[in-house]
Amino acid sequence: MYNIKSSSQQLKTNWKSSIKDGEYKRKDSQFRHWVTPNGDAGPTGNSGFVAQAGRYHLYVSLACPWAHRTLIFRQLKGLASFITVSVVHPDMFGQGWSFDHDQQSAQLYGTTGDELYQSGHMSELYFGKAPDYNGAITVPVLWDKKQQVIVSNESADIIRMLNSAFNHLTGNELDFYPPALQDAIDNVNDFVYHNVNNGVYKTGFASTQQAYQANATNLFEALEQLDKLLANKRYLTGSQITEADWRLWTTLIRFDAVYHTHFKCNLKLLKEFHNIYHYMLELYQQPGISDTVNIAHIKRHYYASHLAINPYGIVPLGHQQDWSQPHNRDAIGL
Ligand SMILES: N[C@@H](CCC(=O)N[C@@H](CS)C(=O)NCC(=O)O)C(=O)O
Repeated sequence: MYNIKSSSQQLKTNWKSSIKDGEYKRKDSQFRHWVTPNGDAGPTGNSGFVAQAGRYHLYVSLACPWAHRTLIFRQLKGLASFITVSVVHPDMFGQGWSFDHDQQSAQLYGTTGDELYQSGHMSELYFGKAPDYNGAITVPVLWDKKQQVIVSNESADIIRMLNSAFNHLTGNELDFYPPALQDAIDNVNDFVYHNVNNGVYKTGFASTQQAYQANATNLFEALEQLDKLLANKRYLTGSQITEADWRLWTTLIRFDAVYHTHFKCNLKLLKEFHNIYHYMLELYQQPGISDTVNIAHIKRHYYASHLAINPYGIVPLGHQQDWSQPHNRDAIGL
């Protein structure tokens, strides 16, 4: 259906092209439209994306912490029957994310293939209506089935849309970005994004010793700060779970299995940070959340795809953890 630019050629825009002077620099997302209750334009982009049941589709990798945010919001906001999902294959090589899909990968990794167009690669959806697109081919993507275009490839925006744009359809009024906490949430997000969410990538993709050491040190200083904060606060901005918590959490849940070993974030295991670890368990045990976690997909993606830092693609056996064990957060009493 699409005019495919290059499923056979290597993409020029994968993560290796983002390393400059030993430092990993994440590229900005380029599709920034918003789904809104009445189709008016949002903070950026064009109008015309009205919230409707069945109209939108999420393309995700279960490995990706940014895509994971969107699956969590789909779950928390009761949107599972309103927004459909396709899951890519965990392996990402020269042609970018693929929709390779067979019974075994479905069982092991939860792949679905492209449920809308049966495309071979994610790049086909990006180039279909934007043949000159020169940004990165990333997940998550929020897709409009009606206009057959990408609404957004920015997870931070997508979770805000899911948080409120569909409320009148679902009746779910849970607010993870409540007006009274927005400044506090924005501040925490900024700290967590630079030092933790992106901090693990900057550490793992550093290509000089100096860049690695600076980023690893910075990451662990940030984790020490968060551990202290969570000794006295139940959640990052107080007594209520907000967007800020879920944005931190998708990095925490991957930490010991992947970032500790593969990205050399190994000054400590996450489970050695007592408060952060129990906070992570508490959030894991929120209704529906464990269904969004696929650790096999997570491990397979990172270890097998980043051959520049793990040349044989060996997926290590550890660290297996039981996240259903009791947490100690009730003792905080907030
Ligand atoms: N700003 C984007 C970043 C998404 C992102 O970097 N996704 C990664 C997967 S974890 C990706 O698709 N990378 C593909 C590539 O860099 O080639 C967001 O938060 O939505």
